[in-house]
Amino acid sequence: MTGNASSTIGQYLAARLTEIGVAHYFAVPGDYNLVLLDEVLKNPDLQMISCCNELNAGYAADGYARATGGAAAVFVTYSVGGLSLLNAVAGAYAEDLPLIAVSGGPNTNSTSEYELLHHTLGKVDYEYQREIFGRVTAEAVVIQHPKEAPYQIDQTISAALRHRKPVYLEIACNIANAPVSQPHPSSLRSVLPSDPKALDAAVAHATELVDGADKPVLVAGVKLRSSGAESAFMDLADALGCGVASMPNAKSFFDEQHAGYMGIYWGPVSSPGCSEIVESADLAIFAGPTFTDYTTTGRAALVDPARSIVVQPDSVVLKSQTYNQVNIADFLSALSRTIKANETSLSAFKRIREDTLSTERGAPDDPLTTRSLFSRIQAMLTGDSTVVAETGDSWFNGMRLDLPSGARFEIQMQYGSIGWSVGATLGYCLGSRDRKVLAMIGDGSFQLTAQEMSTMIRYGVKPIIFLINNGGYTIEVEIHDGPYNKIKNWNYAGLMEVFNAGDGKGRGWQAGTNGELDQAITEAQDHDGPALIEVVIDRDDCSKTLLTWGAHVAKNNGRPSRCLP
Ligand code: DPX
Ligand code: MG
Repeated sequence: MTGNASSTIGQYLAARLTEIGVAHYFAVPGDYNLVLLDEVLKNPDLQMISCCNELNAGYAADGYARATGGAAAVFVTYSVGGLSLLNAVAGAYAEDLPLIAVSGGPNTNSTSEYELLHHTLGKVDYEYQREIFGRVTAEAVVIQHPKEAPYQIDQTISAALRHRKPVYLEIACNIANAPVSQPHPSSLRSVLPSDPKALDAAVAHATELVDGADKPVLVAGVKLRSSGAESAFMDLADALGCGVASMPNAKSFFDEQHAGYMGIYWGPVSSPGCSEIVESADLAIFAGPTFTDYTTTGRAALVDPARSIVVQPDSVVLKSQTYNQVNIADFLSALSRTIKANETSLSAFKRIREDTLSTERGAPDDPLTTRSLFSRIQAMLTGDSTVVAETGDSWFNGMRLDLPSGARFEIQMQYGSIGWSVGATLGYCLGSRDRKVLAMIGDGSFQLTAQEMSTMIRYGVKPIIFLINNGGYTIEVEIHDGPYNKIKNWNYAGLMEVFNAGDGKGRGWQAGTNGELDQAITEAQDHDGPALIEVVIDRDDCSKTLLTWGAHVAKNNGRPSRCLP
């Protein structure tokens, strides 16, 4: 019995997706999800974006969630599709993005009829995909009966939004068009509320510590964005008036043009003057940080718990005292109303500050260097720019960009899966059509996911991609070199014609000198379609930050096993 059925499972899911702000979904078809896609296609408010493969579709959904600040959806077929998607979902988990992964599933009778199915492991066991996704999602469910579907769909979508993590929904292929009730009005969104007593106690204790400190500093962490606390952090920065740093994976989450901004804090490779101020502060308030080997430069950053307040999405640790069920935005807002201003750390920073910007543009006929390239990227930035920085030397050069107010910076620093940025750029452009997207992608990374350029051409998005051709995996060269760090050269600029195939509007340029790059940038900015500028850089040209960081990370990776005699 389904009562006054007027929807189907697929339509119900589609309606819920539009209600939470999803307007595009990324898909690769297969016989386990075809009927489901037919149902979803009936929703006029959702546009299907057909991708070349599931991994890229997942990366695109990741970029889409970053652009909209909301959820994203990807639809794949069972196992061959699902397991190809897995790496992107794991990345979204690491990066706190609510990605709704929807897979078609085996017919509801297959298990009881002991039916051996194609695309599977060759045994009658159809639980494995959900079990595998269980490790990289907040919730992983299989829908096998229409009666349960509305509840399961609502429950799973809410979990994604509440935890800011991916979820997995598998829909058996023979029930995707089965009738179900219509979606009832629901807000679906539910943030974890603060416990009022815990919040009051934490704020009172923190106020005492902040007011008692001589030179407090603030440090923005990556979880500020996923927990919707960026503006509460800004309020605290305004109220306290102290020096403010951002961690590398939180670049752009605090306005870099703010009077208190000092730069990026990641230990020995911090912006000039920044680590000196953070590490000499008698109280550092870290808001939503993740202290990994990368963000702390091989654990070389000096973060002393005895001199720190660490605020996480739903807990606060004040030196050695923990408060749970304290929402980060509630805590930061309340604190901004109770503390007194203290500009000491900012004044100290102003005394030791050096100019960080490289404006080294080079002569027109000089070969390109990373410095001359990034001084040009710097000049292109405006308040509506988003910079997408792929794993590689682009991270380190990107950190040095001075972002105008409003500019955003996207990096996958927790997961660091190369190739991410090609799909993520596609998804970001679709999620935020009015922003100017500049992507910086290394040659090695690009080779993993290059074919998604064709999807950018197909749907008419217009990023400018700087493809940095330095002949290999330079970041790995600096960590530990060997023959495996050289890659086969490609004609990257020429690929655009291949993907255009006569009817596309992609365009590629190759630049080896400063003059050629200037010309390419001018033309790319006027171009009505995706632009890819291949910049040819020497294999050994890399940022100083990467050299220092690489040495620290290599040392940390190579510390001897404690189990060996
Ligand atoms: C690897 C990395 O060319 O950038 O600036 O030359 O380093 P740079 P490229 O894109 O090369 C990237 C390369 C091979 N990391 O240096 S960072 C290991 C790795 C990874 N993700 C995946 N496979 C391997 N991070 C999916
Ligand atoms: Mg490279």
